[in-house]
Formats: sequence, structure tokens, C-alpha cells
Amino acid sequence: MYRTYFRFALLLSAAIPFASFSAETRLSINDPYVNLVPPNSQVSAAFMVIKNAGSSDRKLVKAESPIAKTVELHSHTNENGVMKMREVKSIDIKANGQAELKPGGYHIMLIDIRQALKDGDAIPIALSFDDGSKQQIEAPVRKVPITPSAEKGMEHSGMKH
Ligand SMILES: [Cu+2]
Repeated sequence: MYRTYFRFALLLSAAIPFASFSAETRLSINDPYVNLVPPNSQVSAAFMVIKNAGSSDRKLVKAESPIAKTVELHSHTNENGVMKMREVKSIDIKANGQAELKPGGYHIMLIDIRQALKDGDAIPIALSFDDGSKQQIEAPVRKVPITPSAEKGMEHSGMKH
């Protein structure tokens, strides 16, 4: 006896690639947090990863928060072993890419903080992008972990020539 069964199974992946290329802003904010600083500190920084699933480059151009009188976009660079912060006009978020705001790199500087930060507090931050879109997020306050790169930076700044 010889029987053949032909079975054609159309397998649909559960993860169908999303292939929409609208000009719409497709930014997502991941893992935002605000550095827990001592209660007497007037400044802190917010960090996050901004993902751009869109097909055009975007820029973060402004950040605002009710907890700080002044909010600036900053870069952090190692200049001859000295870590320096500098205000920047914008932070690039490449198409199909991401901008990482992290200790030792780009960050949102919160200056003249109006209230003492407590671990777990949710800090509202409004982000504005170059296409006119805005995103309102809440970033929890937490202690910044010491990353290997941050540690290296600190070692560098302590080095004597
Ligand atoms: Cu800064």
C-alpha cells in the first residue's frame, strides 16, 4: 500500500515585519530614569534610550520638567582625561536607530531642582522633537549604577600626567 499525503502548511510568523513608512513620528522612550542625588543637590540628570522606528532621522530639541527651573540637553566628553559637560542644541536619533542617553554620555540636565528627589519618585519630563512632536514621560528616580565605562572615566580623571 502506497499513500502519499501532500500537506502544504502556510506558516505565518507571529512576528510579521512591520513595513509602514509613514512620515509619522515613531519614537519610543525606553527605560527612562532620573539620577538619585542627595537632597541638598541642585542638579541631577535624566537618562533614557530613545528608539526611532521611523524612516527619517529625528532630533530631540528640548526637554522640560516641572521639577527643575532649567532643563538642558548635555553631552559628556572626555577631554584629555577630564570629563566635561556641554550644552548641545539637539541630540540626534537616526532613522531605524536610537539615541542612548546614559551616564558619561548624552543626558538631560535638570538644573535648580525645586524638590528633594526620593528613590522611586516619578518625574514628569516633556520631550520635544524637531518635527514638532512631543512626548510626555515619567522617569523614576533611582541610583545610577556604576558602569565599567563610567568607572574608567573616573580613573582617567584621577590620573596625573
Ligand atoms: Cu550635564
